[in-house]
Amino acid sequence: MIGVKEVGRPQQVPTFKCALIGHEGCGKSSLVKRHLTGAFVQQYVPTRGLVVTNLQFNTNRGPICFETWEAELGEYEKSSIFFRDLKCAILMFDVGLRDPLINFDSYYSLFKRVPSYALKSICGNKTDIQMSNENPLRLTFFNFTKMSVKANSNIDKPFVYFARRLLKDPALEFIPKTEMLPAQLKLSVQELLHKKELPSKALASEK
Ligand SMILES: Nc1nc2c(ncn2[C@@H]2O[C@H](COP(=O)(O)OP(=O)(O)OP(=O)(O)O)[C@@H](O)[C@H]2O)c(=O)[nH]1
Ligand SMILES: [Mg+2]
Repeated sequence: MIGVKEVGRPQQVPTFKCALIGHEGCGKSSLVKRHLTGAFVQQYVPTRGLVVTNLQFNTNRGPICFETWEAELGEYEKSSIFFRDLKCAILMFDVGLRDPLINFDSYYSLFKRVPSYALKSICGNKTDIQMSNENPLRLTFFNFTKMSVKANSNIDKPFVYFARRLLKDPALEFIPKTEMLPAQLKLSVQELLHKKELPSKALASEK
């Protein structure tokens, strides 16, 4: 029998389940949305129930996908599937709070439910807000990744760490997504003759 070569069949992307754990409002959904759409959402809409989102990244080893799981507090307890087959987990807290580790202890106990074989990353989000001086010592007790979803700072870091470990390549790097260029403008001869006015005209037509 003649072999049939499958052309254009999508490559199977290695996918890993990743839990996002952290107190209400610390920025878990914002992190997911930032990676998914590039946008930062200022408005706070608390997550209800369970939310699963696939985040795909391009790396110098090919694409990798993290299936992120977020849940409201009660759901962690109710749902036995939340921690099942986890490959990695991010424990996030808000460094902008007066006591940034408020609720940390209870979430730390949840974090301990993450299977020992799963990779873990502790992230302090909202570093764009001046860090509270209330409890500076407690913050030095453990290592954590300082990130700001708003300022786009270090938001890749936990995922790069996981990808390097999961794909067993310490030299793995993420390849930035292609930037979206502004849509092409169709210009009339008249507009081309007055090119200097273009930017303001283009903006006006966008509105
Ligand atoms: N200043 C600042 N605000 C942020 C940052 N990240 C998220 N926020 C804001 O914090 C609020 C809560 O963010 P969410 O991502 O909804 O928080 P969450 O952890 O998903 O909250 P729950 O779903 O209730 O558990 C929103 O108003 C975000 O705009 C950040 O890096 N800096
Ligand atoms: Mg949320």
